[in-house]
Amino acid sequence: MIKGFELRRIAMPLVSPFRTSFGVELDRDVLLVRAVTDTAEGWGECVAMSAPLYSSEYVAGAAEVIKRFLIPALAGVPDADPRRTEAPFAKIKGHPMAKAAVQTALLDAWLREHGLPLAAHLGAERDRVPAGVSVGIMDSIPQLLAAVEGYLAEGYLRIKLKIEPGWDVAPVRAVRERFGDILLQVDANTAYTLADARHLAKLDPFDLLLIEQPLPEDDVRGHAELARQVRTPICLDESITSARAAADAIALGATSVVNIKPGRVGGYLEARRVHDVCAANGIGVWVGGMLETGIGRAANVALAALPGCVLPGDTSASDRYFRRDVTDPFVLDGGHLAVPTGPGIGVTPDPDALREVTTATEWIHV
Ligand code: SMG
Ligand code: MG
Repeated sequence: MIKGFELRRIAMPLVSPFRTSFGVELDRDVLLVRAVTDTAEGWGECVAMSAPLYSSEYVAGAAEVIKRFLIPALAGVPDADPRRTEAPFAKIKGHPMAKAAVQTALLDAWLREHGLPLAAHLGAERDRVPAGVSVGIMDSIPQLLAAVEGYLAEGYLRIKLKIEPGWDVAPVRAVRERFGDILLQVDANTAYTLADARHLAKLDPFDLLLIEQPLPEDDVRGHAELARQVRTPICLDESITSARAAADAIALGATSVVNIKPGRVGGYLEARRVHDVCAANGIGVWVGGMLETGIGRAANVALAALPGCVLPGDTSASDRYFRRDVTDPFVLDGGHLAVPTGPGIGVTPDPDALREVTTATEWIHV
């Protein structure tokens, strides 16, 4: 029986500002969800940012949707089996990040009750995953080169550069020339239009693994056209809102590799289906990131251990983001992160660390 949920807001300063084409994050305002059943507890992290700039969701809105619509929709649901959330949540349109946070908290509780690790439950085959790092837009190329040099020295196996018009070919060229044959990719977060195709083709000589989401979220056909005009493989992030959207984008030739984010598709059950639909079509996937704390990271690292994840993810170590994580920190070991082995997501927040960063808590009965 599900008793209720605690919604907890925490303020987590980032160790360095993270600038993208849509804004700059200085600290994370994170919503954590703790599910309480009569036999277990579980945690989920909402990946919505403070403002609706990556997608339409934002953290205060997600908290409101969870309180007013998602938790009430669970009345009468007999246990924490996360599959039971899918039908009631499907009636509520949109809000995948809010849904994912609640479903993951239940999934964690349910797996803990059964003594099952999330990685095993999802069908993971690896006990460690290669780590990439996403590097924000900087004020200057020397500053970018210093940041990339630091990450490579720490052992990161793949570098992703955030790009936007005015910060694309030059930084890519500089990183390629300075660091040679590293695994390198870029992410535009929808900052271009199809009219920029010829400009984006200037990235072709740099042998990038992929260019992530160059065009708007709803311009799937534009991505298919762009794919015909550039050699760099196109990877969709924002556009892939479900397994069905993934199947459509693949059928149109709009994506040749896919970034999976459970928050963007409504949870780990749907994320697993995105993985499966891509695998069935011979499309590789990798796990993205939303600057998560150790709670969200633990579950992402489990997902990244699935066999269809063919590239290093944006699953970086805790110290890339925070001075002190709320869980035991994820640390880089030879460029890899260990997949948690305990039941559920395999980590729990440290009560002291949590208390220090908590700005509000609220208990909601089902
Ligand atoms: O978690 O290391 C991370 C961030 C990875 O670049 C990253 N995420 O579009 O893929 C993306 C962005 C979205 C979040 S930007 C605040
Ligand atoms: Mg992205």
